[in-house]
Amino acid sequence: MIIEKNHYLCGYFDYQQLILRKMNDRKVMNHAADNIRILAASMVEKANSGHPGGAMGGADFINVLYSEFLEYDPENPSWEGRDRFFLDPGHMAPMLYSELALIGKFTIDELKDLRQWGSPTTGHPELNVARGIENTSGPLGQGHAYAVGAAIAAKFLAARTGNPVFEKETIYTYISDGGVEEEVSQGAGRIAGFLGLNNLIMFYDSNDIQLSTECNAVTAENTAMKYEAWGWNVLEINGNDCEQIREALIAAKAEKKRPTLIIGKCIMGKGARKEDNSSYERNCKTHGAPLGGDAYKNTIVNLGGNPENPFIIFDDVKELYAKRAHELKNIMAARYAEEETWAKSNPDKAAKMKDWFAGKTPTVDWKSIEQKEGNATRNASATVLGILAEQVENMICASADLSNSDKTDGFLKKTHAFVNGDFSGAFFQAGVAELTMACCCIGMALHGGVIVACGTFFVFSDYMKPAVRMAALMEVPVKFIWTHDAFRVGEDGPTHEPVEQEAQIRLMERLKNHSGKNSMLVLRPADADETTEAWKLAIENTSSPTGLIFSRQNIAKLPSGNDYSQTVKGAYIVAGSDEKPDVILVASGSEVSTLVAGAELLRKDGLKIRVVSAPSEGLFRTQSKEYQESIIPSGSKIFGMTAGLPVTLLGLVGTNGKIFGMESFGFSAPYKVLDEKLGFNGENVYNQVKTMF
Ligand SMILES: Cc1ncc(C[n+]2csc(CCOP(=O)(O)OP(=O)(O)O)c2C)c(N)n1
Ligand SMILES: [Mg+2]
Repeated sequence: MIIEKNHYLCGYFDYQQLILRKMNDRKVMNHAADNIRILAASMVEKANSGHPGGAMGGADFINVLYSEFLEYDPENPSWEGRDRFFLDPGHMAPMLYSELALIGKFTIDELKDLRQWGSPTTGHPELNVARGIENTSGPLGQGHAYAVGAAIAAKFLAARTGNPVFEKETIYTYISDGGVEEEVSQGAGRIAGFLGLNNLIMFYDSNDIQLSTECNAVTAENTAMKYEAWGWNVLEINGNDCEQIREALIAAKAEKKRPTLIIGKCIMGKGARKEDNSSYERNCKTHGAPLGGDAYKNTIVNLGGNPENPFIIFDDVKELYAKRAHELKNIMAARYAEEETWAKSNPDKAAKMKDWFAGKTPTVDWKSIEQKEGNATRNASATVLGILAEQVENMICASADLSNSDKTDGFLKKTHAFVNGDFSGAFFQAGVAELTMACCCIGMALHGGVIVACGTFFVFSDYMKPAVRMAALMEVPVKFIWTHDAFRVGEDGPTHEPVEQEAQIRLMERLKNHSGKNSMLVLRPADADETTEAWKLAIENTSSPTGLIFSRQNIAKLPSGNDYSQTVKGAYIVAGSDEKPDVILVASGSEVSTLVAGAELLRKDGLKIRVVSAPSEGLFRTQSKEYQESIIPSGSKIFGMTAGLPVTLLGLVGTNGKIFGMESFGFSAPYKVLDEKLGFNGENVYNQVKTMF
């Protein structure tokens, strides 16, 4: 439906002011959008690489958003109550950078340096709040799902703190055909509609063109009806008409119950011309290549620029943005005053909120946590989560419809789930949507002020991996809880039994982030008490995502006297180990207790045995060489056991040692039968190790 003129006026006093304010005239707005188009096309031309077409089509929307709507403090970019803009199609980076140049976050020289070594104008935008970039984007679909998460975080913080800034905050996001087609949009759309996220406004750059074809070659869906069915407020406009964009944004801001989707019919490559000066609009070729030579020159002339000197900001556009900067000063003065009033009457909450946004490690009474001996580590995790729910006020926990199985219900039992209109709880029921859940949790973390964890079965980490990778790249400290860690899922069979997953996810421990640190921390604790330590490390890890891998089945406690505080080293010697060992046995998770059982048998043959628990090889490799040598000296005889692929332990055992692991998919049978059939018992440890002598 096309929105009816002025219908948004009724009763929305906040926006009356906005409406009554003299709007910028169409001429300057179009000039500013053309300015963005010129800059975007020129950046790509100069880099000889990039995506001009989409950026040129979306220029009108981004210009209206930044020159009239987005509320933020240019002097204080990380102000917690700012409106946020999440870009989904990262390939439209030139559009975002050009806009950010108009508001002074990038220089013209930096625009000229698109995609070059060391330049902040990277090929796809990378998280940089100081520069106005709220998310790294590139993998289509994820960006708008982060926005859904951020909108949830804003609702949660509004409910938890009562700070009025969170009530007023708007999360804007920009999606393109590719993002709408990506499956994650199903989950993000369902959740935003279901939870009634009226603080979320999504602009859909519907230009009917994608990378290799027109959209009608792959879809005939009625996108408006789809989002309406999910409970969204859907508006359809001409996405290149500044007045229609403005009206739609005003209507969207006034919406009290639903998220809004603004379907903007945009012209791909708006204003682009070919070498012969005929139209180059609506052409797939402009998606991902410079316009090139005379086509580029004709385009710049057509848009009112000078091909010899295209990297300029027009005077009237400078004025437009100077006016906006002035408006923002007034807007921010009012917002700060409001926040100040709240802070004065809520000093405790205000102090807490500062800590939350600073990412301060919360105080948890870890010593008070008592674990039941021999418990499954997923149950031990539930015990910790119960404490966290009580002691960490800004924590949100999620599950993809498995809370009673992945034991995030330990958290849920102490709170309640978010529902439409009520965000006083702290649990996010994501439904069966692992990638969506992961993206939403990342979005919450990007919003800031919250600590986020989410759970599902380890085998389904495969559905989340693209988001885990982005969390690692962005250094976002989401805690991923993965239970049912091995074939001991048993009767559910090979579809549910992880084998290669641990090796896969541990690759992220080897991959360094741009701060030079491990991009992820992965912990698979050996028993209930080690689980407490693993959770402590996860909560204290505020600079990268953490994966916590837990067992479904009960695990025998490690020998008495075990010093669990050594978990922090990533690998350590389990109590009861012998001095000057003949062989070192290494494992993580429940296989450690299997090694302990095997060690008993080996000792009867007079062998001296050391058992090493290695919950995180990545963490172990960050310890001093001396420490590493003291635990697993090079040249020693080493045996590893893993319920994953043997390669999982290769880094610790080395090629001269021996690894017993799973060589195939699992099987369907009770787990104790599988343990026997597959050789995961003390006797087999004994047999395997004996062959090494
Ligand atoms: C998950 C993912 N798959 C594939 C790509 C490669 N890719 C980049 S843009 C694009 C489609 C572009 O279509 P659209 O989103 O409509 O952007 P437009 O062409 O309109 O600029 C594809 C397939 C990607 N970036 N992410
Ligand atoms: Mg498109």
